[in-house]
Amino acid sequence: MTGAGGPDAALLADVASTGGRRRAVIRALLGGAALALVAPAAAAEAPLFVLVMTEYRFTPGRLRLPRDVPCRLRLENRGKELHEFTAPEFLASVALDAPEVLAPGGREVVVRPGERKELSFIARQPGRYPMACADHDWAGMVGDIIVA
Ligand SMILES: [Cu+2]
Repeated sequence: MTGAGGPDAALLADVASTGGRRRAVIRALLGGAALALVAPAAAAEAPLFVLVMTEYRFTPGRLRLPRDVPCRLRLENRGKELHEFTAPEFLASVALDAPEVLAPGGREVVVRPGERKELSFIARQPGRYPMACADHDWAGMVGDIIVA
């Protein structure tokens, strides 16, 4: 038996003196509280990568991302035209937090002039993935993503 009297000890005593149903409810509440505390901190600490879109290029042209680490990728359109982050192989390979940011079909993200959109994901598959703007690949608006 370790030190008695702390909040944990009091809680355990309370839980032990109650019926099974109430115990389950308390456990569920504690689990929810722990998740609520952990989730925002984890999101805030996820490294942020920025991909700038202009006429007609991505900066950087080669995006290096760590594997198995929660990442945020901000797509910033600083140009005057609409641009797309078209990377179907990459997008299919990652676990996306909020897939609704993707355009219908899941192959790309559409970013209007002056707009930013953020992807939150974990990349699990190392490799090299092509990225392009589907509207301007002919003008050289292409690059790649390295997951390592
Ligand atoms: Cu474009």
